[in-house]
Amino acid sequence: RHEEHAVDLSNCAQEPIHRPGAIQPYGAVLVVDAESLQVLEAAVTRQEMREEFGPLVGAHVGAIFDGFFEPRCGELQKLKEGQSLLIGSYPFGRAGAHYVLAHRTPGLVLIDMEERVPGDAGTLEELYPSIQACIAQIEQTSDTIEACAIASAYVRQLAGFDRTLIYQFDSRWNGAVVAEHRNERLPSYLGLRFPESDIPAQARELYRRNRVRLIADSDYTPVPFERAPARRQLEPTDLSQSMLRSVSPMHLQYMKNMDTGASMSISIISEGQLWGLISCHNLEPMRVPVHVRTACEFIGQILSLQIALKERAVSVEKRIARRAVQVRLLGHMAGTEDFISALGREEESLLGLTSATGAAIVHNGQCIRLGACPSTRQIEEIVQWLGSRTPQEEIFSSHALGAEWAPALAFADVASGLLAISISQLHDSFVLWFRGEVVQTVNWGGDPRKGSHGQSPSPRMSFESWKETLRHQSLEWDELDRDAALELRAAIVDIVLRKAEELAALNE
Ligand code: BLA
Repeated sequence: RHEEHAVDLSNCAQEPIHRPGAIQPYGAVLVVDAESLQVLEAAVTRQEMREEFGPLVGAHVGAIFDGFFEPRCGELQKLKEGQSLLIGSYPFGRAGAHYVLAHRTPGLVLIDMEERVPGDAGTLEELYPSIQACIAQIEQTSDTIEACAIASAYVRQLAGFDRTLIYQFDSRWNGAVVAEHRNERLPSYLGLRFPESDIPAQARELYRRNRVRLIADSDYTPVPFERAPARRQLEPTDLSQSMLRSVSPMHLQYMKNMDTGASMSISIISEGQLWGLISCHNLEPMRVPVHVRTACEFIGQILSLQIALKERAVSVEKRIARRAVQVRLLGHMAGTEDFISALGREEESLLGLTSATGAAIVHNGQCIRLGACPSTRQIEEIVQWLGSRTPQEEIFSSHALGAEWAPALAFADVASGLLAISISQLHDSFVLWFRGEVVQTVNWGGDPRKGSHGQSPSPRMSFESWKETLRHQSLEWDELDRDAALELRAAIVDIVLRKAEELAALNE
């Protein structure tokens, strides 16, 4: 038995995928010093390129390839960090025509030279009617999932993949396929859920910054960089911006296990966060011409905007409704001496504030229960447990209380979810909200508990659907729920303080 590698699902996210030290074999990448414009590194797929044009590393970029870059050197030098420059197409002799694009990164200019694909002579303009039709349809729907379905259909039609699907992340970065368009060559993944580790954190961060990637052939041999002597001790260069960046071997294995020869994915960003991906698969390897990628990226951006708009509208609506409830609650509380009892008379408002199914107020040895709640004794136990937690926090929330504190399993039916605010440091005083259990069946695309054949860290072998029944969980509390609870807490603390001050003033 050979020794086990130290790689596992938890350090998968440590692989520096933006610095692979190699490229995918459909072109060349030059790493150029941003000031001197000297070529520091070169990865070249086609040897004919070197043979015909001579050495690249060490030369001034204006001097290589028969002076192709010479007229653009001024522009290359003026590029600002993050900017890109389209240089155009060049017939590299026997190596064939390449499409050339430069990106400015800290201290460097990366030059992507991508072999041209048959059919890539088209223009974005030709694709415009399709893009236009797609936008018009997306605009007409107010339903996010329908917008996703429309976008996946157009991207598939534009780029010609066997399957395109929309993959949406949840709050823990697991994800589910919410829309799909395909032919019969690849199976359907619609409705399946995949675990967080399938797209690890560093990949998600890269995809947030860089919206498109193409893996033209899952079975390729990477082409390494030749480096100038001064750079040989440095870590590999950051290729985040390069379309030719070589891909994680882990993910290439995943693609093979998934029976896909090529994949492209486009980021869906909402409010600066990675919301999901348009993920495209082809049974066989395939290239996607630049103008087609651009069109797909554009559709991705339109979809992103539409999703962001919809999510914001929903959250604004919810905030306004919550605000009205809050005003009502505070009105009742402020008008009375015994504001705790006042709160206890406002069942509908108090539950509505956080969309809870039950609530309890524990204060000065009193316990007021509203809606569906655990028993008074069980609530006392909850409060004791909350009071014993360190550090003491103003707010606690869990949608699977039983997993954190086993005694809670006894009343999971009414309180799998708990949201609590402490309203006094001195005694164990809390407002608690409960949510009942919601049993869910999750259709995983393969068993999430194992990578593949047992403990190994490699991507799973099987994408057979695997059902899991989630017990003892409620719907999740979101940011709006927590904000509403914290605002109520601030108001209560404020009232308590004011009353204490009034009392002090009377005593003077
Ligand atoms: C990357 N994983 C990805 C990507 C996708 C997925 C879409 C982006 C690259 C691409 O477009 O192909 C996963 N693809 C999916 C999922 C669906 C899909 C879930 O279509 C659902 C339908 N992956 C693993 C394990 C590891 C791993 C165990 O399963 C690590 C131990 C890693 N996945 C991994 C890495 C990348 C990745 C490192 C980044 C690849 C790169 O950009 O270099």
